[in-house]
Amino acid sequence: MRSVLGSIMGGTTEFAGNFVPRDECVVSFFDSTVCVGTGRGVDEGRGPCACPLVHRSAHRGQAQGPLHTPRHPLSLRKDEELRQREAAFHMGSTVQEDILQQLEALHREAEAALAQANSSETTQAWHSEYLGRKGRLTGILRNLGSLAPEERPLVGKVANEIKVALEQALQERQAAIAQAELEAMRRAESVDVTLPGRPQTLGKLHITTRMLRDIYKIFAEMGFQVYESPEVETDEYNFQLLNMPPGHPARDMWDTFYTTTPGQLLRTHTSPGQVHAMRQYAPQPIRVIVPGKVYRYEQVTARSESMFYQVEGLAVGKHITFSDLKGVLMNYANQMYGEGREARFRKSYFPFTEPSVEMDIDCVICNRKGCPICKYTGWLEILGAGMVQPLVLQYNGYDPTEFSGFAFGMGPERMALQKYGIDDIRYFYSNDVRLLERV
Ligand code: FA5
Repeated sequence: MRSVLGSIMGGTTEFAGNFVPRDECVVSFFDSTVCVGTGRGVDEGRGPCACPLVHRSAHRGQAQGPLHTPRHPLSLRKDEELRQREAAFHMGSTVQEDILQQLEALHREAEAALAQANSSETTQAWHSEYLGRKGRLTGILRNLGSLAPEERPLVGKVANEIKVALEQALQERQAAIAQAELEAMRRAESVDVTLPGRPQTLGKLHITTRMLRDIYKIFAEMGFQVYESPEVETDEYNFQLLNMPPGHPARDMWDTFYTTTPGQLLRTHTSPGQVHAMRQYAPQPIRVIVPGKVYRYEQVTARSESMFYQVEGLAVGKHITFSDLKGVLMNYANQMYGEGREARFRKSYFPFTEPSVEMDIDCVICNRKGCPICKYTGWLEILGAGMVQPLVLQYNGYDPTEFSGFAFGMGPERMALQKYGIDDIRYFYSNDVRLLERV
């Protein structure tokens, strides 16, 4: 809108912004164009307005009409004071109105902006912009100083009402946003009971333990009980009472670890368990299995460990034959590996059995084609066995003319290689949990 003073002065006088001195013509602080004397737009009149006030700057040097007739100086001063007061009043009213309009506009704008705010962050930003210390409401109220003192309360009251209303609206909006955020969080975190459960990684028994338990079960069904025997043995029990006196060449098959106590060693096989059992039960019949760790000072390979398990078997009684041994071992192999698995007996030699055999089963790793596990034979030895040597019976409390017996010693890890298709015995004790995933 064109400045009323610009219009009156024909553009000849420059005015800074929209500020007009109070004693001249009222121009809105914010672009209003109302003449304080008539209430009509001064540029509507196209000439001197009909207001009772002197438009001094507008009519400077152009005394026109009765209002501008020179008067007595005293009367002039009175007029001037009145005019100034009225001018001040009218100018103040317009400024006040403008501020009120601005407040109202700010109120509407703030409400609209608040409706768009949809998060805690945006409501905080909104508060800073409209109600903060350097916010827009405060900015408008800085103009209060330009109001007459009697006008300030109304503006202050309106501003305060708007402030309270906006704060109230802010609170409601924040509550609504918080509720929505909570709902969203609840939805995101809600448990879908129809989803399938996550599988838990369960611990498993070590393969050796599983093999041992399977072995116990199979032999328990055939009447064998578990007999425990020490891992630290004497030379006498590990060798001599098993018909291997000092210097016996068969000792070379079982190079062992010795303790610092002379004559004491880590057992190389579970066969000393036979001795302990016979000495404990003689002359009663015996049917035991003796499980446990054994130790050998030998090269570790894919099929041989230096520490491994064995399960010894011993049956002593009257009329026990090799057929009993064979029947027991075939029954065991069928139960352990399943019916139809091929097994074979090869003659062998052990000082504590006569005759002696070794039992092999067909190699599942290579399907009898030959591999490092079966030493390229297609067969894997799982145990040594035989009829208990008469001298051993005699050494340990049984009369060999009356009693006979069979014994066997099997390696659970070797058997597990076959049962589970594991291609290296070194996995068993290298603490690699992937081994457990194989079974
Ligand atoms: C013996 O130890 C005899 N005491 C077995 C025996 C008992 C024969 C009773 C007659 C009567 P041998 O050394 O072959 O035998 O071992 C028996 C079984 O233990 C083997 O068939 C094999 O299954 C297992 N075995 C032997 N050496 C190792 C090794 N280094 N690592 C893993 N398993 C082995």
